[in-house]
Amino acid sequence: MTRGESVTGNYVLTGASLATMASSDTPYGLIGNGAVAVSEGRIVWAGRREKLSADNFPWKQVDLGGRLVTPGLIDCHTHIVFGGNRAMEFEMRLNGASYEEVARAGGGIVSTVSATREASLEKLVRDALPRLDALIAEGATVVEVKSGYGLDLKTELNMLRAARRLGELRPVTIKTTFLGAHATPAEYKGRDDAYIDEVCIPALRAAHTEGLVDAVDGFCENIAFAPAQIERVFKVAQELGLPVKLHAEQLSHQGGTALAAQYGALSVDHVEYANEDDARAMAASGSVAVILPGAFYTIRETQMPPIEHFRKHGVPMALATDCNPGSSPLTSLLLTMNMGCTLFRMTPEEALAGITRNAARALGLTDRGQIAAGMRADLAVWDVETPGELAYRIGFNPLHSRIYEGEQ
Ligand code: DI6
Ligand code: FE
Repeated sequence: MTRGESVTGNYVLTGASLATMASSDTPYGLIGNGAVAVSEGRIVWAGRREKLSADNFPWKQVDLGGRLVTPGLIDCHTHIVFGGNRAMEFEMRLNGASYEEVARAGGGIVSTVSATREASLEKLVRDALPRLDALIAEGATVVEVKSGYGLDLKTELNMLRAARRLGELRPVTIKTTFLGAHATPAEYKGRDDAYIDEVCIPALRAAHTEGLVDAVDGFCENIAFAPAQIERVFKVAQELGLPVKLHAEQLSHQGGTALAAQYGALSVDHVEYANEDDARAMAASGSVAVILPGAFYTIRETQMPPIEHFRKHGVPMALATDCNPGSSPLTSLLLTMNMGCTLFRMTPEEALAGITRNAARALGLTDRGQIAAGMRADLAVWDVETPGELAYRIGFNPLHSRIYEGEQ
């Protein structure tokens, strides 16, 4: 197969190493000299080439020249829709400005909220596209997008509409997450509870009515919302039949993880300050720990997420960019993998599982993130010899081609 060659319909990929990430006895579920049969956008067979019967799949064969195939990559935590950017405050801080000076110059999350409120739907889409394209250029086939920079009904809905629009403009699956409980806007300063009742919850109901919400998130932190406030939002999510997830224990231990586990959260994200009890609770609820090294790196955090506890208790770990204008202006899943390994000592296999199989689980997707019969044919083809190379290199993109729903 050459880059850009049209691959569609029924076909068999051959001459490939497959990092299937499906449960198997080999690391990465690796199958050397493998083949994948694709029909109508689905994988119908995957295994060793010599076991493939041409009688069963008498289709066009597409030779991959010995390249590595992984599941399409999944970024399960992003904020790629927002107005403006915060390069100015980055520069101010590095020139010695204090937090107060940055805030007085209009910096911080409030500046993103103002810019997002001012932007039209078209502008939000136009600004987010290069970020989405950067993810796609590295093989992403699913990207989660959160609201949370509108903090009023109109703009929260606009952000989610922009996210949905992205999925129409590009061959990628967009999963939308309502994050009204991200911060309290200036007009509600000191009245967090009123913001939750008067804006956040009504916006959630309206967004759900419009079919804009796949999951509900919140920011549980001393600078954001307390567990009791988040719980009021989760109760509404539960009533609407929407799954929840939570930004928790990022800067301090507030007890958000225990709350999220109690509500059967798909994932608990950041979790630097989570403890072993939190890991036990997540294991019991089946919640994925979403590790976000881009934010850790950008804010120069020193508290490491408790990877050992997650391993010990069998909590699945995902990795994501957390792409946002403040704490993680990152649009590379490959770099995210490298950071997960270098900063947190995750293994390259855990890192790849973190942006495939476990990322799918963090989004409640049961037919992505693995190469196996019945899964969607979302695949990434790489010019590398071993899967470990994907996490090893820094700032290099070896993607050869990307197959989305069976089509290159
Ligand atoms: N955690 C973060 O690090 C960001 N939001 C969140 O929930 C910060 C968002 C920003 O600064 O714009
Ligand atoms: Fe985030």
